[in-house]
Amino acid sequence: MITPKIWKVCVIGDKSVGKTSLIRRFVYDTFEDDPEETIESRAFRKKCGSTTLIIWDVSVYEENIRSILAGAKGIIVMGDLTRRSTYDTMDKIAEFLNGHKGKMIFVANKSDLKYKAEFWKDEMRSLANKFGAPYFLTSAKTGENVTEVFRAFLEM
Ligand SMILES: Nc1nc2c(ncn2[C@@H]2O[C@H](COP(=O)(O)OP(=O)(O)O)[C@@H](O)[C@H]2O)c(=O)[nH]1
Ligand SMILES: [Mg+2]
Repeated sequence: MITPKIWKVCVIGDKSVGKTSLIRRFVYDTFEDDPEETIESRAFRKKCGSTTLIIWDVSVYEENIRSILAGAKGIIVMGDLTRRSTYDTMDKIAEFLNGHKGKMIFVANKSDLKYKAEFWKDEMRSLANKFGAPYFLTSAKTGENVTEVFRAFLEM
């Protein structure tokens, strides 16, 4: 018998990197150019085979990050390829998460804006190597690599 599992995944990163967009693309297969800002953290649910993912869209205004990350099986640490500062934030978040039991995956979003990119695969590879975690370049807009992120997590 297959036992149904419920896994918590948290998505964190700087404002406007595309956290909500990535989750919406994965859960509903939609994209908005001008979405509402995420003021309060909220959870989305998606069934993947026998596993149900509870995906937390963590607000940048979250006061108690540690409590919201508690019990997470996975943490998606996101940056925006068009803003170098969001790369530095991913590094800081990963340092902060050191010791968390959940699996970490780095995601650099907005790969459809390659002509505007301020970092790319080489930088992501070195970040991923530093923390021993996988990385993906995604586009919530085109859907590129979005399911792959969550699939990699389910297979970890
Ligand atoms: N071109 C492009 N824009 C994106 C992508 N993902 C998100 N955006 C845009 O970036 C802005 C911020 O997205 P949002 O999901 O609200 O970011 P959040 O603050 O991290 O939740 C919005 O205008 C989105 O339409 C992407 O993959 N490509
Ligand atoms: Mg948001």
